[in-house]
Amino acid sequence: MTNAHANVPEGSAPRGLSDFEKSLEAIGKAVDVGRGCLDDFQIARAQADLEKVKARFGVGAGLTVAALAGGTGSGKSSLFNAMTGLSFADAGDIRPMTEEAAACVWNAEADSLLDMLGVRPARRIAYESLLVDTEDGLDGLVLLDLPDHDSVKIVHSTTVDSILPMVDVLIWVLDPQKYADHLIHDVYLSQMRRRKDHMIVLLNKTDTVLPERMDELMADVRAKLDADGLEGVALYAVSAYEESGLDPVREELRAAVAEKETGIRTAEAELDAIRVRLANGVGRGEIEISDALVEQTARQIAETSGIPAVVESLRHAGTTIRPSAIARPEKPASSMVSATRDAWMSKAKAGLPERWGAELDRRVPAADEIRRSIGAALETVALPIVSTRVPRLLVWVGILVAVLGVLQVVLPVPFAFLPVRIGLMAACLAFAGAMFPVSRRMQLSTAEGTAERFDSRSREAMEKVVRSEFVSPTQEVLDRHRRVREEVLKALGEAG
Ligand SMILES: Nc1nc2c(ncn2[C@@H]2O[C@H](COP(=O)(O)OP(=O)(O)O)[C@@H](O)[C@H]2O)c(=O)[nH]1
Ligand SMILES: [Mg+2]
Repeated sequence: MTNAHANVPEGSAPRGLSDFEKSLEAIGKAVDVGRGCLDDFQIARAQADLEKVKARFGVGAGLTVAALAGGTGSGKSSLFNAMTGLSFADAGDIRPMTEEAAACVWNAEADSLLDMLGVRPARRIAYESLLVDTEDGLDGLVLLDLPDHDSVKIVHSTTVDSILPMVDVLIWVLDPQKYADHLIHDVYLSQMRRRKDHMIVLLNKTDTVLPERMDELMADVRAKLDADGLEGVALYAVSAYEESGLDPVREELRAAVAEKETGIRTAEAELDAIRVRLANGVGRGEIEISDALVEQTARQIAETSGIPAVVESLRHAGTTIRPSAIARPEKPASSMVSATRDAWMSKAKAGLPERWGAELDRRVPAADEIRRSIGAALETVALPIVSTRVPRLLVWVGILVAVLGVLQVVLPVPFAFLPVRIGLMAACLAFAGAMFPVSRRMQLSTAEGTAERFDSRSREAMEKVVRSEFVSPTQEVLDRHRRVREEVLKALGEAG
């Protein structure tokens, strides 16, 4: 094989490369972020697929890989031979089963790519070594003859599955006798929908079909393809045996080879396929943790800790000037904390698949731990004392003034005329009388203020508990879910 790399000049990266690389990186990150929440098998598969896409990109950006695929006996190997003018592929009745992939390379260096595709060196052939002078515009093409996918030997179909993601043009070969085959239609063809612009369907062995039946047959094949979601896919009638009908196939391959971005499109389609497979592991959305929800949860905890009772007893202390007993807040009962946690979880899990819900269960602390945090938070809020000193002082001042008022009339201290002293006494008594409601109002408002301050401080403390114990672990899981969801749903528009 030659080193002449006809397609892409050295050093000229294909257009769109950086976008593609960004895409690749984004999926890689999403897979990382989803670890523990997405199915382990799916993660492993996505990573393996991503590696494949990366590797395919690295080794064969300038190569166009076309693969002949289809049921056993449809004529893939015969077509390979017809296209290459060789009898290299195991075809026909003597070796009816293609055990291993074979490759023909048109004037390019493709060893790394073929290593990656798992095509043994002995199964590779260079087109240029045969027909040196022909300029057919196919330089850079790698044609693969794939093992039969519906073979009883399961190993064959795994080979096909692992190679298909790296294939730029899929040439699907149908047999006029067996084209309605269920396996081909349901499992493979319909899954190739996203690749239909880089897919060619060949109805082979048309030499065995009566010419007058041809139109009807082609129409029927077309209808079957439409039913598989492959409307508009290129369909040609060919015969490997007569080497007829192959010109349009060569033309399609020439176009694919000329189109420099075929490789990127293949890789992008593969990234989409990875996204679609991961999409089963995410929900349609995640809840927004609203302030209202945080407040509601904090209120629930406050209530089960007896905070409203404390507030009430503080208020009550304002109705009397005698010192009154103030209730103390208590850590809520475990069952109450569990109930609050359960209520939170059921809201947080809304719309999430089970595995993400399980991740939430792991991240949000257990009820007992939350209960301890509540206890610690309650201790930070000092239980206030409703001071009755000033109101009491006012009452005593009133009493003192009243006594003095009376005394200056009763006692023989004639510092003024009697009517003046009686007037003064009345004024003193009026002052003293006014002191009682003033003191009472002062007492009430002091108690009210203390109660309110305590209420808001303890609420703040409970909100802090809610934020650290519930909100932040939950938000972390929801953010991870959002990231994975937004990444994988990029493909859902096309996935149908
Ligand atoms: N009449 C006819 N027979 C064909 C044609 N292509 C392949 N065959 C025969 O179909 C059988 C299977 O062909 P093969 O290339 O091995 O199919 P593969 O299993 O898809 O690789 C062989 O007996 C071929 O000779 C064709 O265009 N016309
Ligand atoms: Mg074969």
